[in-house]
Amino acid sequence: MVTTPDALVAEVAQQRRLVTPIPGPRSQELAARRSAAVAPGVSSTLPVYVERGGGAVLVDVDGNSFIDLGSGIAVTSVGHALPAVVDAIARQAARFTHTCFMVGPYEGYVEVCEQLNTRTPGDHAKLSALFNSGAEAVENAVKVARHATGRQAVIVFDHAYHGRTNLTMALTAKAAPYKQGFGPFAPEVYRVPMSYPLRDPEGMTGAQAAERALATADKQVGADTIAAVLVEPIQGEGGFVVPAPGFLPAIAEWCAARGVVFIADEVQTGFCRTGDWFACDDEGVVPDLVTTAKGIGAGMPLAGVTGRAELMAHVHSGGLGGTYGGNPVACAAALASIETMQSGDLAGAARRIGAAVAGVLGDLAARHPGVADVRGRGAMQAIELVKPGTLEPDPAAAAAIAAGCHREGVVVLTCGTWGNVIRLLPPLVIGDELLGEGLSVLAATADEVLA
Ligand code: PLZ
Repeated sequence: MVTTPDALVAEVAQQRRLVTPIPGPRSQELAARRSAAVAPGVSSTLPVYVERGGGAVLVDVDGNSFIDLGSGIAVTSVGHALPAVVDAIARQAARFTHTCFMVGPYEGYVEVCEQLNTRTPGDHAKLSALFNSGAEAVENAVKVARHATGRQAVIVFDHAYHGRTNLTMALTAKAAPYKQGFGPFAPEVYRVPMSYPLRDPEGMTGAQAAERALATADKQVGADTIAAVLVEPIQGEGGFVVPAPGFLPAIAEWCAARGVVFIADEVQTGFCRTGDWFACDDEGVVPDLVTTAKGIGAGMPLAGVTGRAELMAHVHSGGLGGTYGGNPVACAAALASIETMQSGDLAGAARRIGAAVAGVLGDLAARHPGVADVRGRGAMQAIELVKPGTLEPDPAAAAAIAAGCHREGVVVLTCGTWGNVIRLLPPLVIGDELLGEGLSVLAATADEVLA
C-alpha cells in the first residue's frame, strides 16, 4: 500500500510563522544530543532541526515555519515534498529500491540518461552515466576525459568548488574549510585565474579574461598535455561569480582547437536554476562533458556525467560504475522532477524569481556602499559585501545578515572565497508573496547590519 502524501503536504502552509524563539527548546535538545553523537567536522547552517517541508517552507521540530531561500543548496528546485515526486518515490520504493544497475539494469536509469542526453546543451550524439553525488560526477568526468585523450593535466579556476573527495578537493580552490589538513592531494591539477568582473581590472572583457587564463595554461602546463578544462559556468560555493560575457565561449573554442575536453560543472547551475535548462545555454556554449546533480532529483542522491558519445564510449566496459549510482528510487524522483520542470516551465519561473530578487538586491546596493555587487542569473542571485569604499571582503556582515534572517524565519546561505557573499537559491515553485516576504526580511536585516 502506498499512502498518498497529499494530506501531509497540504498541512505545510506556505507562510512564515515563528512560535518560539530561534532555536526553540526541542531544537536545543537535539543540538545537545548532536554534539554527543555527530562528528563536529560536519557543520550546519541553521540553528534549528527540520521536521518537515512543503513547497518553499521548512517546519522545525518546535513548529516554526521558515521561508526556504536556499533549497538545501540548490537541490529542491521543485519544492519540498512535491506530491508528484513523493508519489514517484513511494511507487518505486514499493516495487524495488535497489538491484545495482551493474547487476540488474532497469528502465528508470535508461530514461534519466535519455533525458540528460536530450536536455543538456548541444544536439550532437550523447551518452550518460549516473552516480550519487556532484563530487562523484566530477571525478568520473575527469576519468572519461583522461581516458579519451590519453592526457593527464586538468585546468581549474580560482574560486572553483567541485567537491570534497580526494580528487575534487584538489580541483576545489578554497583551502579552509575544504582542504586544510587533508592532503596530499591528487596531482596534475593546475589553477588559473577566473573571470571575476568585480575584482578584475576595469573593462576586462570575457575574451581577455579567457586569454589570461589560457595563456597561463599554455605556458605553465602545455596544451598537448591537458586532458580537460573544468569550469562552473557560474561559480557556486566560490561566490556566485558570473564570468564576463565571452569568457566561456572563448574557453570552449580554445579547447576544441587543441583536443582538450571542455567540462562544464553544472552541479549547482543545472536544471532550470538559472532560467535555462543549463547555465551554458545562456551563451550557446556546448561543453564536451557536463556534470549534473543537485536539482535533478529533488534531494534524492543522483548525479550524472553526460557528453559526446565518442568520449563517453571511449571507456571500456566496467570502467565506470558504483554500487548505488543511478539508484532506482532516485531515478524515479528525477523523472518526476524533470517532468515538473518541463510542464510547469520552471525555467521561466526562475527568470521571474531572478527579476524580483535582483530588484530587491539592487535597491539594497543603492542604499549601502557595503554591497559591492549584485550578481547571478535566474533564481541564483547574490550580493557581495565589502568594507565600504574598498573591495576588502566583509564576511562578518554576511554572517550577521544570514544569522539575522535565520532568527526571523528566512533561510539564506552564505558563500564566497572570503565568506562575504549572501546567496539566494529559492525553490522555483515559490509563490510571489512568500518570496516577497522573504526578501523584505532579508532587506530589513541587511539595513540593520549595514546601517
Ligand atoms: N560541483 C559546482 O556546487 C556542491 C557543497 C556543500 P556534492 N556544492 C555544495 C559542501 O560544503 O559540501 C558542488 C557544486 C559544484 C560539485 C559539487 C559537489 O557536489 O553532491 O556535494 O558532492
